[in-house]
Amino acid sequence: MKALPLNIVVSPLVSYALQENKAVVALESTVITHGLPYPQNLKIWRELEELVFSVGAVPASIIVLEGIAHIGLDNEQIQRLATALKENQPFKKLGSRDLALACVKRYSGGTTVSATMSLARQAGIEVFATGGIGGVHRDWERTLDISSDLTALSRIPMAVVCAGCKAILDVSATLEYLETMAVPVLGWQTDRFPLFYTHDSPYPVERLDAPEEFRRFWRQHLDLEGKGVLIANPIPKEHSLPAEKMETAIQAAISVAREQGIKGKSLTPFLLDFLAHHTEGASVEANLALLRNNVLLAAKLAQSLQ
Ligand code: PSU
Ligand code: MN
Repeated sequence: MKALPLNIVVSPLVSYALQENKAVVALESTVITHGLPYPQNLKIWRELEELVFSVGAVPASIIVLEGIAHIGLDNEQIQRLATALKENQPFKKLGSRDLALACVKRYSGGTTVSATMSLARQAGIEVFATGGIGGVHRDWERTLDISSDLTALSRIPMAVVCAGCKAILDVSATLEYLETMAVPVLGWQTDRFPLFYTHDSPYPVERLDAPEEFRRFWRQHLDLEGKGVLIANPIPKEHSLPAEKMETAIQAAISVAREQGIKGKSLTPFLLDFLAHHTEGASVEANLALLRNNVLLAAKLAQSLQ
């Protein structure tokens, strides 16, 4: 591994795994600090790490604690994090542009997809699992709200496993943007882009069907100097929520956000929280199910690269 910049600490286990060329999966932390309520967030974090271990890969959870960007956490740090979440201590939502300032100001924060990708790249990690990526928000014509997750995907060579993007976004515009940025979007064993809570959608995508096919694709992609790749892994059917029902809730969420003037960084967490209440927790259950599913797939894909 190359020498890392100051303020980035790789845990001994992750460092060992990378040196030995073992399968490593990066995990983001905004979903823990801003995406899910306590105590589900802490519980799922532990469970996701266990899932990665259970198939013989090593999880690299990425988060910023008091100005130090951690790639992989030891027990003491997990304990500190648990206490901080329980006591409702403030966590910032850190995109890639926020990282340097967070280190200087000693902030703590969850890393979004863009920030997690920036940090994971420093450690040489190639595969990353998240729930859903940020994208082009509805109403982008007026607000220009486009997640820097998309910028990161266009710049950083990494395979990002997600359950598609949420229908809270302008899905069609998000897919167009990814095409413009030359980011391949590949359905995992599906021909249609999944919509996070919903396994299906009208948007066609190319597909991959097996880890070996992924491995060959990934090597070819890197040879061509390609950057990020989105692997869109549908939520398991038994946990999938009906698109029409979600659409009603999403429209209500967006109109309340607009009334209350909620925008920018706060918009995604607000919409997620609104949906959780509106669906009486069903959206949270779906979120947990797709996270497990994505982490398992990412671990298998990471292994195929060994
Ligand atoms: N999608 C989710 N849950 C989340 C997020 C996205 O289902 O918690 C988080 C991710 O960390 C993602 C970020 O990178 O929101 C995007 O935020 P923004 O749109 O502000 O860039
Ligand atoms: Mn935004």
